[in-house]
Amino acid sequence: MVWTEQVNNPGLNANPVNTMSVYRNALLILIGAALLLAPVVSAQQVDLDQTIIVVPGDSSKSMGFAPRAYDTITQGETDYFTKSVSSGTSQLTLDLNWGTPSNSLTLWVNTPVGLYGPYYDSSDGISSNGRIALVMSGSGGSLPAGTWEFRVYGDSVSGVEDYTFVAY
Ligand SMILES: [Ca+2]
Ligand SMILES: [Ca+2]
Repeated sequence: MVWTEQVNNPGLNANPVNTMSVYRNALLILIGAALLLAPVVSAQQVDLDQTIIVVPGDSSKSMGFAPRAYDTITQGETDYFTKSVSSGTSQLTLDLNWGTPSNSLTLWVNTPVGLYGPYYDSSDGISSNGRIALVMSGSGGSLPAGTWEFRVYGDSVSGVEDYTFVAY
């Protein structure tokens, strides 16, 4: 008789088990909804942050006839160059070339949407050629228009270093 009572008990416990199952399904639906919403939110954040995309330029390429600045720099000095970027400009090629890897120059780019940098000799993927070659492009197809300011900084310079800089 004792055995019969124990067999009946699982049937009585069936309702609590079903209730748990309902809660679990509801939880899975909530998690699924959260996973669907998450990519949308993060995509918006990426668009706000990455207005400008910076990639290594082609260091083997000649600067051609693009107007460039010739200047010299010493330890701790900053040189400023500006360029007016018109609307619809898709990309800018930057080339800072001092040719002496033992000296360290850095490049900052103050754009209408914020300050980018510092960029080092290594930022273009070739770490010891005394040159920083970069290409900046707009994530939405064009760069923010306005006055761009480029800052060349003498990060670690022995003596007087001469260099050329171009943005085109
Ligand atoms: Ca100078
Ligand atoms: Ca380099």
